[in-house]
Amino acid sequence: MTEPRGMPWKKAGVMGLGLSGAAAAGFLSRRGVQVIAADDKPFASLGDEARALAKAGVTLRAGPTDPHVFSGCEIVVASPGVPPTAPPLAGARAAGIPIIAEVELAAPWLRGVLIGITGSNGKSTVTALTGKILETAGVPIRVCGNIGVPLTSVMERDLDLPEAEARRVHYVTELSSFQLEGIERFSPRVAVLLNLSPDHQDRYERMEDYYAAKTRIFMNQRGDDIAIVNWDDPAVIPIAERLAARLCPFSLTQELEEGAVLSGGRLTLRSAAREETIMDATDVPIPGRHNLENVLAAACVAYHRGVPVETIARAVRAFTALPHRLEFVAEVAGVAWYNDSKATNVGSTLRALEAFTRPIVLLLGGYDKGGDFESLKRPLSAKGPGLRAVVTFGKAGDDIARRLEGSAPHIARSGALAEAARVAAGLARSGDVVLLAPGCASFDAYTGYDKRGEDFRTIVARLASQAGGQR
Ligand code: UMA
Ligand code: ADP
Repeated sequence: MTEPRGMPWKKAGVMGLGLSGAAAAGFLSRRGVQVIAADDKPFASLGDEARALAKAGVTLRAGPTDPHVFSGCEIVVASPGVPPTAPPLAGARAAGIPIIAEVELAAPWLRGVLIGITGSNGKSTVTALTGKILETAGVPIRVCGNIGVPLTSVMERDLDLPEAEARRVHYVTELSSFQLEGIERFSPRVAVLLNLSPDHQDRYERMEDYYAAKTRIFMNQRGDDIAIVNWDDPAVIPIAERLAARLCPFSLTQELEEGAVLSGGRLTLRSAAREETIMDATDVPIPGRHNLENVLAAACVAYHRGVPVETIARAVRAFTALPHRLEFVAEVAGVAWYNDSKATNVGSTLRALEAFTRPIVLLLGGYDKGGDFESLKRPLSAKGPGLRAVVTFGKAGDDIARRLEGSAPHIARSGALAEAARVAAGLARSGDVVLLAPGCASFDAYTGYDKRGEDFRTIVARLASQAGGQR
């Protein structure tokens, strides 16, 4: 983006000491800034990294933090998971201290090409796939951001690279609405908005606020930057029409003159000058129509970075789905079990339902972020014989069962995931699919969707050994 420059602050605050906060605090402190890092957790529960930061001179404020903890700081870097209403952030704001995201802290130090990917669903898949395509083309990449690697960490490692090498690096960065809330100058050369559907209703009072946060990905782009947008999403189009950057729309349903489309069963890139086929849609190895959208989006990014379509196709063919996204687990007594633990909102549950023609036993539940489960009623009913049953589980299970009443041939309420799986095994018939696409976060029982998905795999393996089934 811009040339690295000196650190403008003498004293900075960092709120939250997870991955982002630790990376930010470490970077600031190593550049000579005095850092106060606060976290709601008690000191004993903070990780080794926090302890190492304390040893290196970062002042830790662990445990319930007061609103004045950052007084005297010139800037506060907020971890994405900390809501703006948290007392230390509210206190800093009241004191007129600017609050930025960790990705904003990193941005001015990047010398390579910043690619930003956001949307309600598909971010990680498109981030990983874009990385894979660019890597196949021989481009040096850093896959980072919300996918699990703070941008600050990769940026800091690259500070030692010689200039020419540094300029070639592509930062393929997954961005959440939480991160985008805290950007000021962050400006991707290529920005992708995959889709918009309700999520994180526990953090945003109005969905407009969540959508507005996502839209900030484009706010600093200029006319020679690229904005890749989903032309099939009615919530995205009005946003796309107002952008300064060059538009590259993608669509599975429309024959666009320019952009990426599904045309005659082929994924195709079109520009004013030419049309190039990437591959047949049936050759895409990751299941579900939504993954065709993901491939189109990633292909657009790569194409605009000069990658030939043959290379794009080769990389897509070799791409394997990320774990916990419509992942096939096992076939037990003729029933196929799928783990889509990452379906943590209603929108992704819907897309998972669409991905199967075989009758489904759907597992729904967990920690409800305020999801609109009523909006699932019509699509569930519309599945007809394609829906065998719904089994609800976890903290939100009973509530979801009540809200879905009448929309499935059978709705069973259960306790924990293991019990729900046993109930599902009893309801499924040979030829069916049991699908964990819970539409909820996992925090009622797990530390993350990945742990829930791993537990699900173990549960299914146990069912398989009990049934003498084959994996
Ligand atoms: N904390 C407080 N007060 C609070 C909330 C949290 O002190 O009110 C503290 C916690 O005690 C903890 C720390 O903050 O020690 C955690 O910070 P964090 O929740 O921001 O998590 P990080 O470890 O920094 O991870 C974040 C992203 N997490 C969230 O946005 C919730 C990770 O995305 C991301 O991979 C990482 O930065 C690197 O960029 C995870 C995620 O769940 C995967 N993202 C959400 C999603 O995808 O739906 C947005
Ligand atoms: P994110 O990082 O945005 O959460 P992931 O790629 O991890 O996205 O996928 C999250 C969930 O959404 C999974 O259940 C996945 O099957 C589903 N999904 C993936 N791509 C899309 C898409 N383009 N539209 C809707 N759902 C999707």
